[in-house]
Amino acid sequence: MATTSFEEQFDKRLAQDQTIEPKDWMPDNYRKTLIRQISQHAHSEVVGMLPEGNWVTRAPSLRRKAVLLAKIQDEGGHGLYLYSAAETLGVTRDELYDQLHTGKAKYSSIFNYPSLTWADMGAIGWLVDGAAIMNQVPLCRTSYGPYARAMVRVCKEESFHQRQGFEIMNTLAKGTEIQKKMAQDALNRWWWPSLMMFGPHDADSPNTEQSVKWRIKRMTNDELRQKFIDVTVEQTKVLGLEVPDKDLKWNAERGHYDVGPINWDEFKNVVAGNGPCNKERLDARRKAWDEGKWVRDAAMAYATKRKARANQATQAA
Ligand code: FAQ
Repeated sequence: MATTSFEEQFDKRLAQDQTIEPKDWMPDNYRKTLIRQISQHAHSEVVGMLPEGNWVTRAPSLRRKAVLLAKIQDEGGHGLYLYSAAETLGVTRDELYDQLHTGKAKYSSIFNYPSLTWADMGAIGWLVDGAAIMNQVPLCRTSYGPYARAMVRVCKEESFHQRQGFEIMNTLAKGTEIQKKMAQDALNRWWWPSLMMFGPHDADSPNTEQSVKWRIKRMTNDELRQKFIDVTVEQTKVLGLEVPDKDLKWNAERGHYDVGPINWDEFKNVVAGNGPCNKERLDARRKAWDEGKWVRDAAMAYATKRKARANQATQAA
C-alpha cells in the first residue's frame, strides 16, 4: 500500500475542502500565517472597542446606550474567540498581548481614527462593521477549523452591528438639517478608511496569493473591496447621502462601480503607527492591562486555592 507524506495529506484535505485541525500536520508557514492573521484580527476587535467606548456615556437615549454597550461587548467576545483560535496553533495569549502592548503587532488601520460625533457610531456600525462582515463571511469557510468556526458566530453578531449602524445613519439622515449634516460628515470621514480596511490592492499584497492557495483567504482584497463598494453605494442612495468621491461612477462594462484612487500613503502612515489615534489606542490598551492586574492575580489565587482544596479532598477520601 502506498504511503502518503504529511504534506500530501495536507494538500489533499485542502483540495477536498476539508478543514485543517489543531493536531493535524501543517506547513510551518501556514501556521505562521494563521497566527499572524488571527492575532491581528483579535487585536482589531479589542482595540476596535475603543472608538465606540468613547460614546457610551453620551448616547442620546437609554435604548441607544443599551444597544451600543451590547455591541461593544460583542466585539470583546470576538476578540476572545479569536485569541482562543490562535492559541490552538501553539502561541500563548500572554505572548499575543505582549506583541500588542509593545507595538509589534498590527491591528486594523481603521481603529486609529477618532470618533468625533454621535453620527460616527452610525458610520462605524454601517461602514466598519459592513466592511468587516464582507471580509468575514468568506472566512467562515477558511481552511483552519477553529478560525472558521469562530467566524460563524462572529458573523451573526456583525450582521446585527451593521444594521444598528445603518439604523442610526437612517434616523440622522432623515432628521433635521443639522442631523443630516452630521451623518454626511461622518460618511465623509469614514468612507476612505473603510475602503483601506480590505488591505492593499492585490498587486501590492504580499500575502494574498499564498493565502488563497492555502484557502485561508477565499477571496482577494480587491474582490472583497469591490463587493463592499457595490453594496454600500446603493445603501448610501437609500440614506439620501453622498459618497465623498467625485470619480465614483457605474461601469456598465464591468458591472461594478469604479472609485477614485485610494490614498495608500495615508494607509501606510497609519499602519506604521502615525495615524491620528495610534498612540491613544495603545496607551488605553496598556492602561487596561496594568489596571486589570489585580483581577488576574485574584483569579489565579482563587484557582490555586480551589485546586489545593480539591487535592486535599482527594487525599482525605
Ligand atoms: N490595517 O498582504 P496583505 C472589525 C497589513 S475586525 C492594518 O494583503 P493579508 C470588527 C497586513 O497585515 C477588522 N494592517 O495581508 C469590528 C500585512 O502586514 P504583515 C479586522 C493591514 O493578511 C468592527 C500587510 O498589510 N479584520 O472591524 C491592513 O493577506 C467595529 C500586507 O497586506 C480582520 O483582521 C489594515 N486594514 O490581508 C470591531 C479580518 N490591511 O502582517 C469593532 C481578517 C493589510 O505582513 C468595531 N484579516 N494590512 O506585516 C484579513 O482578512 C487579512 O489579514 C487582511 C489583510 C485582508 C486584513
